[in-house]
Amino acid sequence: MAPHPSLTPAQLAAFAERGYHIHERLFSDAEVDAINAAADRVIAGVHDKGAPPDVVILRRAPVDLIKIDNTWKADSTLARTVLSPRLAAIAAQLIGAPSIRLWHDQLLDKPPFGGRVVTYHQDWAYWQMIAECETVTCWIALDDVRPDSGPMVFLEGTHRLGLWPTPMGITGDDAQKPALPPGFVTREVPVVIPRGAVSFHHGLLLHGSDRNFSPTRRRALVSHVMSGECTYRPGQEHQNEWIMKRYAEHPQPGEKFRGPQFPVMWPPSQD
Ligand SMILES: O=C(O)CCC(=O)C(=O)O
Repeated sequence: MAPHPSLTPAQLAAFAERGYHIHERLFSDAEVDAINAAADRVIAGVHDKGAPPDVVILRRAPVDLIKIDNTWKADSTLARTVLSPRLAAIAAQLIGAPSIRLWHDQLLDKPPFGGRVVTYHQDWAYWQMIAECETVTCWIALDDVRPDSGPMVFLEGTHRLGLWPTPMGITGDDAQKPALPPGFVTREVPVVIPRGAVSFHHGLLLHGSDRNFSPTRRRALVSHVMSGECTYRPGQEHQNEWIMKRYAEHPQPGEKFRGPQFPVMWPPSQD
């Protein structure tokens, strides 16, 4: 079994300071080819696990939005990828978590010369059903990301500013950049990475993305993960709340997340 990636103290300190960590080439070309083929099958409605994903948004021009949530339920290649101990090992180190569970996954596809603006936002602002902000988004590039293909852009260090209101209409035409406190020093960091590389960001880091102005697709498979210590807090609507209740095993308010909706990724059973 390949050793799980281990981060240096300098990488952990940089994550604490900046709110993100970019890890080069966690998935090989052959793996990315297989993931892309699986993603195209799921987009076409083919499910090798015999069940559909939880939420499917497939809008063609002029809206151009492909967003499929919880592909792991539908496809074994995508499940292996989003539940990979490679991702979980890194996420656990970044947030100092003893264990990691999947919150949900997302397949995102920005078509050539298309896609929508994703307004600057914080992931955890939409996930208030998780009481503790111990979440990491693991964003796997499935195409070489170019400066003009609508990369995610991080506002470095903004995870240290606490929780912001959620923007209206997160995918639209208006970038809605937040007004940061005077004197707060940040920089815009475009996530321009090769396919197979993975970007990890903190649940409070402000980030967004532009349309794809390039002739190539900009696909990503995203594994949103949380510490196994996180607990369920009702109050803000989230699809995971009603979906988890389809299963006999799910958390009660105040309990740690458990049950089939939130698979354990770390410690690993096997790679
Ligand atoms: O891929 C994008 O453009 C945005 C993704 C995002 O906001 C996220 O994964 O948290």
